[in-house]
Amino acid sequence: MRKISMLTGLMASLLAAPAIAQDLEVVGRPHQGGLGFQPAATELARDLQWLDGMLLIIITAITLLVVALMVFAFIRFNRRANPTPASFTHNTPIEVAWTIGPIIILVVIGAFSLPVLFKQQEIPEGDVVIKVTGYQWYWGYEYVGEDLAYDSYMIGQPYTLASEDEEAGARPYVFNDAMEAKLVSAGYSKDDWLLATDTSVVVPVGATVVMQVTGADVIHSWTIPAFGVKQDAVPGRIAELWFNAEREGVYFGQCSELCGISHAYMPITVKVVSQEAYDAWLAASQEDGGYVDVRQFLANS
Ligand SMILES: [Cu+2]
Repeated sequence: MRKISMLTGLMASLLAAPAIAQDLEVVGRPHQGGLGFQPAATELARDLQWLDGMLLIIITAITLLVVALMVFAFIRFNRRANPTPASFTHNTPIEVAWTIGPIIILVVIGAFSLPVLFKQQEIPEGDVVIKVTGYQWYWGYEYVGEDLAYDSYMIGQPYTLASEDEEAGARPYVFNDAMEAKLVSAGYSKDDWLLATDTSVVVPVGATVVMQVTGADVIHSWTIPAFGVKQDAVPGRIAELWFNAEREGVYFGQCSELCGISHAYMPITVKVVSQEAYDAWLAASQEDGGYVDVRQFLANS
């Protein structure tokens, strides 16, 4: 009797798996024809987007002023309206004004942008520290201080295609029905093609995460636009970035430094989950000696 109830429990959890997969919403993803930023999921990204908006206002005001002055000059000083032009070459008050004006504008911009820059660059103590290494053409992740390391390939890279996939018609780097089925079985949709990876970075929501970024062969660059972070991965050096994601979900990024023929095929997936789901996932992955799909732990969190 117990065995049967265990079996039905197992069946129920297996059947529930697709629903669980949908629980983690894709938040950070580029959209076809999109012009704006991805939704900001960290304080850093909010700061950057606010700064961008402020600069846009200043730039628009300057552009309108210059256009207005030009139009005024065209109308007021053309040959017909002003047949005998003035011949003076200096006007001290105007020269002082157009030197001091830009200085003030630049100081104002600097006063707002430098604190944002410093906040990014002053790396806090991490609750979770992950070393990320860029390879031609995938990412390797090591959870520092934990017994866990794994690689992350784009779904569709030759490495991710098993012989069953090839029998079903999947071909490396080709999007077709078999590839779509593979994406869906991994919990993604066809919109996530060229973004979804076989394993992903898993971090707890509301935790300070420090990424130690380096490269193994050539320079790559690790980024998640919705977090407002990007860091070159330079061989022989370790650089750091940090973020504190405020919203659970799936976030995508792409290698952002041209690194060779398959540069376009080394995306980044970060899954932000609850602390309980993260703890359960970390323990299970360590026990298993490698990455365990995080979706099954979201049911219990
Ligand atoms: Cu690259």
